[in-house]
Amino acid sequence: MQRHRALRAVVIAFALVAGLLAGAPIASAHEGYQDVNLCGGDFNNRCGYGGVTNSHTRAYACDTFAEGYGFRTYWTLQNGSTGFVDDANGSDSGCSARVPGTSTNRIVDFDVCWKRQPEFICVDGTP
Ligand SMILES: [Ca+2]
Repeated sequence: MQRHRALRAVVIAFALVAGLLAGAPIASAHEGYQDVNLCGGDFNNRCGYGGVTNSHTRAYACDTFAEGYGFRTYWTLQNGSTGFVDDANGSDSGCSARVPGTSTNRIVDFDVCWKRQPEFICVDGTP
């Protein structure tokens, strides 16, 4: 009788842990996010960010720092084709997005770029 009770407690504990894991965001569809944090006088403010959503079919770019340079997200699709989306309105609120992917041709890689001149500064993201 004692053994059964102990076993039951273990089973319940396991079910609770499994339930917690299933409910954690990491277990749901992963959405890639990446930012560039090199802006401002101390070079550690966020210049902008970008990422991939909608089951790896949509890419977006957001400029978050008003220094005159925009922000861009490049993507690579499963079939090898590439493209990009620029933030539409500088550092005003809001982002720009495109949906280049499909359920059979998803985004497999992306890079976010602070469009600094004369050279962009880009960081690799994981979709
Ligand atoms: Ca900017």
